Amino acid sequence: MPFELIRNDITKMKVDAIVNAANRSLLGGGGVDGAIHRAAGPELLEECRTLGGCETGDAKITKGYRLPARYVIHTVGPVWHGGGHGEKELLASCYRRSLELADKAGCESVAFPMISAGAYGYPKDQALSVAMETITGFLMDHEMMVYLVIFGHDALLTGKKLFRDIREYIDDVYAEKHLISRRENAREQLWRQDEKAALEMDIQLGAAIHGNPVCAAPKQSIPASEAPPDAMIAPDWDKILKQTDKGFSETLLDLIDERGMTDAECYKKANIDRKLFSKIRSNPAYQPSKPTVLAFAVALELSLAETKGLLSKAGFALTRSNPLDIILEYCITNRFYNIFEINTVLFQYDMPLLGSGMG
Ligand code: AR6
Repeated sequence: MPFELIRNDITKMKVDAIVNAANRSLLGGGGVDGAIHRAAGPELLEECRTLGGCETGDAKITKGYRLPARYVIHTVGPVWHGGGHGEKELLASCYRRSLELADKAGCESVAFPMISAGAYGYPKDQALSVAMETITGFLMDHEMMVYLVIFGHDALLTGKKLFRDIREYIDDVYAEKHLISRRENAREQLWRQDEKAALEMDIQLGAAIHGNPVCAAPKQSIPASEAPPDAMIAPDWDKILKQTDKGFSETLLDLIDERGMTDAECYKKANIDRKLFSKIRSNPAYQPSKPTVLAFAVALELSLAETKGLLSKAGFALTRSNPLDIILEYCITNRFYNIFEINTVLFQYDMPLLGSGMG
């Protein structure tokens, strides 16, 4: 089952269990711990007193009392001491132990805060990577809906290379679009006055687009020679995508077979809910949303041309008019197919995320 990033207050989450970033005493504190105890009421503290504390990296479970969640899983994250003191392993253990307890209690949905990323000082982008890796690893062989709840407007990714590269790419695309539309407007005006001047304007602005380092053609983080060109499509794939009588559902199933993947491998890699996948599978006329098609394109590691082909089967196109499309274009062109990392970038841009149960 899928993994989702969500902006919310964790005490408001209607899930089977929420996770608390506690301290070793389990007797309450500030941050998310304080918020959970306030919302759950004093009975939570009473039960916590019976637990005898908790070791760093471990977790304990209680009832949720006045919270919408049935259970609270209390885990103790590591304090950040620079990263050389086993912090990563301990943090991963917090997520793993909490998920094991949730699974044992029969939970189908769990929400985590970013453990250790507040008072305990773990750098947010690194805390996010550990959370994502551990949760998605667990979901490979467990059916559960897991949310990572981001509080307020925490900037998650500013230090990450992928985010910086994509931001630069988006800036380039918009800068180029802006220059082109400026050229078109200016040219239109001049055209009416003087044809020759209009031609000169074209030449000057053309040089600006391609010569000015700020507005140069979009960069790719790997050399173009290493990125397989769209022309290198295996003949079978080309044929499949060109069969106009097949709809999205049939085309998708053909592509999964072509790739030699099982259905489960594909929908898990696409971060797609199993129930949604069966709906798509059993209905040849299924109309998916654009993020769902893109999730499958990423899971199947399609090229840009193939992605456009699959999108067209559902009546969509890849444009350069919004960050969702530009981010996907960047990732696919650079053969970057980790859907969870792509989603963190989309999340940062307030774009719809790929996959999950959204149809
Ligand atoms: N919902 C979701 N996330 C939240 C909420 C909320 N209501 N409130 C804060 N966060 P922290 P830690 C985020 O400091 O770093 C306590 O005193 C917050 O933005 O709560 O593990 C304990 O008793 C941050 O990203 O936990 C311990 O002594 C994340 O939750 C100590 O703090 C974790 O921040 C634990 O420190």
